[in-house]
Amino acid sequence: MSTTRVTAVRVERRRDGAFAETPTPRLSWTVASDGPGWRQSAAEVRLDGTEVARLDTAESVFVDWPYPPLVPHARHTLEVRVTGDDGGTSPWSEPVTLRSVFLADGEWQAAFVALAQPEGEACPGLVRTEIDVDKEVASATLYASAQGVYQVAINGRDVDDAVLKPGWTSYQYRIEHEATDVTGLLTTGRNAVGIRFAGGWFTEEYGFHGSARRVYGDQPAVAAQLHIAYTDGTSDVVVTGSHWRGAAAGPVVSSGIYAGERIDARRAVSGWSAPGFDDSAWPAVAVRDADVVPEPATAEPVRRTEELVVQEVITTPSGKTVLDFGQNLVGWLRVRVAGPEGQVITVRHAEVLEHGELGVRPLRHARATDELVLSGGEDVFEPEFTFHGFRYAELEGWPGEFDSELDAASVTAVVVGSDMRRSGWFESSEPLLNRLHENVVWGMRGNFLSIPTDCPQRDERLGWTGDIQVFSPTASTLFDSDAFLSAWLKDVAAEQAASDGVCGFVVPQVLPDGDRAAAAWGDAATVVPTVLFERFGDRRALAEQYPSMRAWVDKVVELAGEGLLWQGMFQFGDWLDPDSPPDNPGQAKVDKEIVATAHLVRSARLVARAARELGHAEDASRYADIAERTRQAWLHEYVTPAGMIVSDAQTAYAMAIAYELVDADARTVMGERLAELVRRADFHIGTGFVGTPIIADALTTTGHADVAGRLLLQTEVPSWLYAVTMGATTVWERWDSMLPDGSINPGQMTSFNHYAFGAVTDWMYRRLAGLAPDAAGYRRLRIAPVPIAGLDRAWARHETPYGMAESGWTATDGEIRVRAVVPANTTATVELPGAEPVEVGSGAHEWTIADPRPAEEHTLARV
Ligand code: RAM
Repeated sequence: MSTTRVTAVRVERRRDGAFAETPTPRLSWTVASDGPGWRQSAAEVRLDGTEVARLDTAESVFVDWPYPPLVPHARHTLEVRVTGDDGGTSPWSEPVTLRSVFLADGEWQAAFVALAQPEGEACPGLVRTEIDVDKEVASATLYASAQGVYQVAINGRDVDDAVLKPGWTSYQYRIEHEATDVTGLLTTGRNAVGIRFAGGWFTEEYGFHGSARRVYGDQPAVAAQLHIAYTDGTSDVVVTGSHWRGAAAGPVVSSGIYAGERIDARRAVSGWSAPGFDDSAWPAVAVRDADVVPEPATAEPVRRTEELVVQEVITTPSGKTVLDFGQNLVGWLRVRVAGPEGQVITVRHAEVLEHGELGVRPLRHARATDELVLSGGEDVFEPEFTFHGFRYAELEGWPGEFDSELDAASVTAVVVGSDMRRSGWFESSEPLLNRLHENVVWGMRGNFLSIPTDCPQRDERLGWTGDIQVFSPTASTLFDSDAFLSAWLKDVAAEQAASDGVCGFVVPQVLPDGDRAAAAWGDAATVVPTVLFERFGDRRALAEQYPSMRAWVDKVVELAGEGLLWQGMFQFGDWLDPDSPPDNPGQAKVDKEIVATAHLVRSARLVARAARELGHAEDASRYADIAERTRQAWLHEYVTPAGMIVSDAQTAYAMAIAYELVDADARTVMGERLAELVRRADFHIGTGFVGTPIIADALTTTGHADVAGRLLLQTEVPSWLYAVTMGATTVWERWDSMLPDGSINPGQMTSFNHYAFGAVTDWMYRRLAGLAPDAAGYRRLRIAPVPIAGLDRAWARHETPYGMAESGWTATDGEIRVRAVVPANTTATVELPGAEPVEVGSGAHEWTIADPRPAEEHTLARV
């Protein structure tokens, strides 16, 4: 007798609560069953303990809403039970409480309000009002947003644990509101609602080389709408408006994303968000016209996700006190300190030390400095509206001598980031490789902060499209990033609509010349939605982004003109090829135009595939035709009849193979050539942003896994593991952000936390450990591990939308043992070296095969 249970019920994409952002949210559930090969034949959903909907479906991920559309402010309980092919039915799942978080059309009434008397530009402040609650509250929901960053407190208590709300969107077109259950914060009688805020991304100055300028506005503003439902069936709505009062008050004196924050504890305003506070000296707020109506946030908010203690207190050669947290992270310090009133502690942040001192040159114009002004009593400081990318923090002005035990214990690094659920784990017999994986995870945690950024530390931190284009498969493996990335894609679409289809360099678009088309960057518009469909089975993301995907390809076709060769225009190309000079990162071995047209083929194919999936038959053949004609043009222009590419570079062959630009024969020839180029480079990496994510795949699929393995395990510069041997705890922007002698790369663009080169991680899961999706959302898995020399073991675990999956291998005495776990309601195609493919159902499986690696290679020492 098998036991089957529904282990999780999910509403739409988020996993940190059951939020209905639309009237018809999709439902998903996972099933655990000890019955091997378990498949669902039907499911039932129960609403509020009574209304049962019978679903005649084998699908358990993103199932259509089976009830009439939800209304705003609704709360329901949901339970699910499933029936298997074997006829057995599970018990009902644990109930989840679903809340509608959207408002009806026209229901948003709150005005954006700003300080009437700001002190200087981008002025932080406080606004407040009081309300009377004289009936019993059944439920209360706060809808709030900001042109800036904010937190709401009701009766002195913060409404939630999110930070940097509402995050960064393309504010001109789209801004998000929260929808927080605040039932427990209201009391009968007088209540106060207070909002503290700063400018954040809204007032930040964007741009390089000292030419940064404001894009959105000079002053922040906030908006809030509180819905209170009473037990007698009546309700009240409280909104921000001209009757609120506000002041440039509170401890935050100034704040900027790049600059950091000045916090003066003497300015703390006691009781300002509690009832009874005398705000008569505060002027009425200024009401701001805002033409964008906030929409519900659909991704996990930014939260504090971890705290780290000081690892070492360093006195630098120049006598400064520097704290080392042992990990490059994104967040800020929490400091508990007592000292003379008015004393200022200055905290400077950096990712690395150079010559023993804080290495701040890579921060460029970002001050990344917090100033803490002491009250005279005991203070606890924690910046709220900024963030820093750092491992080291330098303290100046500490009252008295800094005690490396006592004082260090009162300083904590607080890690912040978008609070997605972890979904990928990898381990091997090689500690350096494991650390590389860890570094990729940390890099993602820091750079998935409201939007996917290039880096978290310097005067940049922008949504560079090329970076996420290459990293999105890895991102979707490591964390459940469906909600996060699909939210960002809405901005991609909004920006495109405003710039004639161009998906620009960065989204949100804030750079003076950023709304131009560049290959591999703008292709984020086609690649990221494809990844969300492949990895999460998110067909809605594909459907919603389809116009954006098409617009991008249409635009590039127009730029390429008649001949379908994209030439003569600006391109980044294979950015940061290790052979490019420090001051010219675009000067790669592969010609930029070869990269450009190859990407047109790839994106046109992705549009054709999406069209087919979505049932747009005419588009499907139209874009397939564009792809084929472009491919022919590319071959004709750049490939010799014998199969040499005119740029004889690793990235060129990797693209030809991975993007399927050539037929089977040419592919074999190019695989040979690629392997030869890697051998000639003595197994050092020779690729930049474009080639790095695909080179290991290109080698593996053409029968050169051994070469991919040597590339992966290389430790000399340039290589993936070089940075690890240099003590890196995140992935670097450049292969040699730090030079072997410990000095920082002289290029003015040198970050120690850039995820792009970490994109090889996806290959480590899919090929090295052998855990890959074979149908959308991992409905079918492909278990096809590729043992490489130099490792005895590689193992991956991934929480797919259907549940936890596993694949890995261990080598002993000439044999390889492969173990895989296939989630319930999925199947797997298993392809093991030297064996015919087989299909298996859910459950744990094990196979033993002869070690396919040539004997002398098994023990190959690290190269
Ligand atoms: C740098 C960014 C980013 C890259 C662009 C082209 O400024 O950090 O990684 O996409 O250049």
